[in-house]
Amino acid sequence: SLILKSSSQYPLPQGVKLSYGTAGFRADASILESTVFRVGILAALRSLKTQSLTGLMITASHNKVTDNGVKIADPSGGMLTQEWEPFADAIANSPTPQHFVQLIDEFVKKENIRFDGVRSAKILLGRDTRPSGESLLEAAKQGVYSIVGATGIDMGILTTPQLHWMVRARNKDMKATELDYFEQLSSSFRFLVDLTPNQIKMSKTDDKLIVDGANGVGGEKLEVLKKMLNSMDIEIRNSGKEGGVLNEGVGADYVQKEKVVPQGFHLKDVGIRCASLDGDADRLVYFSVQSNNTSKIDLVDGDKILSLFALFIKEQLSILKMEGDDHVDENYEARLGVVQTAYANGASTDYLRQLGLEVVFTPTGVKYLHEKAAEYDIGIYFEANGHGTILFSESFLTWLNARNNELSSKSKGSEQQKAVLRLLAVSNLINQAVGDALSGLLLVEAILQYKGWSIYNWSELYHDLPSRQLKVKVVDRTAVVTANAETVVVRPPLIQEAINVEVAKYPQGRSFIRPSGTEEVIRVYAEASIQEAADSLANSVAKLAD
Ligand code: 16G
Ligand code: ZN
Repeated sequence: SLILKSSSQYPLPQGVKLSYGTAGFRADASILESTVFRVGILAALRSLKTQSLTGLMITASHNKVTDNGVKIADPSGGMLTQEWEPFADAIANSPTPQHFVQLIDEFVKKENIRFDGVRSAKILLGRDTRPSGESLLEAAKQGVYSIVGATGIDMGILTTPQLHWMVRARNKDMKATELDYFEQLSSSFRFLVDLTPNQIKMSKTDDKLIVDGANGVGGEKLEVLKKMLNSMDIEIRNSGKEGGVLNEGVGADYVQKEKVVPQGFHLKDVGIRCASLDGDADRLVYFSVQSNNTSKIDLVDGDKILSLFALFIKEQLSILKMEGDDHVDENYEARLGVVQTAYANGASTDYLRQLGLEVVFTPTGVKYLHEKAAEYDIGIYFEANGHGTILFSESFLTWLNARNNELSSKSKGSEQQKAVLRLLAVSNLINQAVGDALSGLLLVEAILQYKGWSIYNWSELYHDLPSRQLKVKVVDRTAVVTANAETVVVRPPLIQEAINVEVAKYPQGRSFIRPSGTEEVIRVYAEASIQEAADSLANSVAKLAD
């Protein structure tokens, strides 16, 4: 068969064992060709099965430039359905072309996937700026084209969220080119900013934003977007054009984990609002340079972005509720939910709960948070590392649109109508397929303008508890099994009791361990009332994990 023939050209390197993990396959780029080829086939099968367009993205996000990776976007624009992950693992590790073809045959029968010539598969292919991306994209195409009737559309260099957005838009029969993406983001941003009450004038320094592009794809895309925003003062550094290395001493992952300034930022930036994207622009954090110690930053992480979004949405919902009208169907009790992981700073969870919000927890990994957030009318999720977005239910959007029409005739320009329009603008601005640093950044900027806030006002929403993250190299990370959204270790036995004993020694202490989904390590997280205590708690828990 065609698959047999072409897969012989992509032999699996010796000793490779890959797992789809939390975010697709990742490894040193030099060993990934066969994997990407196979994932090309998988994306085509997924498209045939769902009779919809799927996506394939080649990226290793915040990892080093010599790494690469591949993941699939499902027809919804979200991550590949978890039901297909075991099959993804099986084919990526299949030792011979014959075995590989047999696996596919069995799976196609089991899933009842039909190749009748009438149905065809379509896959959007994208990659980040990694040099290995070009040849890996070629391997992905070969995979796609080894399925009869399948077409791969090469979209070139994109951010991960752009690719997800395009898949979602296409399957909804909406305009879905890259220009459409930029137009939707910029027009909904301008619309939202126009709804700012009494146009609070910000001081000159509060106007300016400096963005660290991680020397990746985000910087160059933001350059394009920026031209469509006319009024915004954005300076982009580490765009990749200045010769810096992708993710090396730059980017959201570095800034959030190390809590130091990225390369290219200096003392003269004190007082200016700064933001950092990761290598494929699906993560966003903000920071400001400390005036007393120029290598240190005040970090405004994903938890605080989440808090800003939640506060804003809650405010708009309460404006809606202030109506004096007594039409029954005008009162839609929108269910607002907030989703975090165990990495969320305890102070953020306290803050959100004190706002009266429902806060729930899932294990690490966007697929879990996203799935949970989709259960609400408005579901906001964020990981502390800066990946997150806001999801709106179809029924709530329908209600908002109807409400807008009604208010247009009854009380045009009222506060209620403005709140409705703001929520609609947010639903167009925020990327509902997946977390997106560019759309998230524009929403942060619009809300800061709305509130007339500097980054310091925002940062003061609450004070982070000091925390520490460590990793412990292990031979087999699967030995550690957790429960309750990774907050409790259930295997090996007795470790959890020992962690509890350590935690009890520190005021406001909290700590957990979990196997990484992307590296052969156990991760340790600890927080406590002072930094020394968080460090010491992390160290003693790390010893237990060893
Ligand atoms: C991946 C996940 C991210 C998670 C991280 C944890 C996606 C798109 N990305 O980057 O959400 O925070 O893995 O890594 O799901 P770890 O399991 O190695 O700690
Ligand atoms: Zn990323």
